[in-house]
Amino acid sequence: MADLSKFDPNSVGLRSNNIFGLPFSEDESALVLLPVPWEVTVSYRPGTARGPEHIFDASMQVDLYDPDVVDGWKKGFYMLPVDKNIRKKSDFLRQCAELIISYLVEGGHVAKNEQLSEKLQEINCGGKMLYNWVHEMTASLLKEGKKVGLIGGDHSTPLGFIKALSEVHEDFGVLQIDAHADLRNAYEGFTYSHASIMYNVLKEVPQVKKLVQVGVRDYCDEELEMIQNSNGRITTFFDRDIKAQQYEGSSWKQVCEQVIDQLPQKVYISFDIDGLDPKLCPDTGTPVPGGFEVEQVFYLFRLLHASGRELIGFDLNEVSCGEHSVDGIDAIVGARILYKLCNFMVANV
Ligand SMILES: [Mn+2]
Repeated sequence: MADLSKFDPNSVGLRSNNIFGLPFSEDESALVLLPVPWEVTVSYRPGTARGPEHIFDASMQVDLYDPDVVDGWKKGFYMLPVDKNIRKKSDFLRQCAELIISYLVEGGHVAKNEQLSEKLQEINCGGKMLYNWVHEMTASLLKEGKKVGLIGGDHSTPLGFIKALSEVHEDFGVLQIDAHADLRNAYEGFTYSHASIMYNVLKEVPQVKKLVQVGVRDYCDEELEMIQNSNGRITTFFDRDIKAQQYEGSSWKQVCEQVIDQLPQKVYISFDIDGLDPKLCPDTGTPVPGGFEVEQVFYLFRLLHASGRELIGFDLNEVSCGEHSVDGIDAIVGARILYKLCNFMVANV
């Protein structure tokens, strides 16, 4: 246990400490956060590979008192250092992906272009490498008995983590907060695309018995068919339907209860920040009008916790500060979501 006698939770967050200004070492922490600075396949606007650092900086301003989980932080939260090699690899492969994406946008066929086909292969190998790396890192933390959270990067990053959890938990559900369904099969040819994360999770991780999506408002025919043909494995609460329910008099509590009813006992949360109203994440890669307020999602988490469900892991992804702002609202919002998720993760430790 860490010596907290010299730590003042009412004072300014010290950057020389770790995330949220907390004074814990990795060993002393119940919860370890793995930053994954990876954004190879983002389709629209880059920046999310720097998300973990921006969130870390913004986390110094988060006050530690949380009425949902009082003194949760005393269990210890620690963010691992950002792996510079992973980020370098992401930056390099991102350039290759950009060439492919602009070629596709112009109507090109990658299969007919030898050079781009090679690049595509390289990107897919890189995606596989990242999958294995995340798997290894998180599996070894779980083995040490740590609670684990992952900070993206783009939404492709948690696949290896969800796989690692499936080696410890044989039956669990994924609660996905997202503007997108992310159910495309190898979007733009990229096997490990951010837009394919839940397709890959369902394919690679049979232990995920249920996927519950909340806030989806941008999706294609292929994804809708996958939901409809999933034999109940996927339940999607589309933003449009949620809003219609509310316009017609349902309360947010009622909506949350419907969501939670669909989830099994063990739950993993995959939080794409673009599930929120884009005013709260204007620099995220693929913002979409609609979505939620932060407090709405926190209320959902609160009811989830009160229902007795066990939170077994989480990721927060697609937080970006874009090119023009280092102190953007995205990171400020991201740091607060992260803190809430950390607290609920250790609520029963
Ligand atoms: Mn997503």
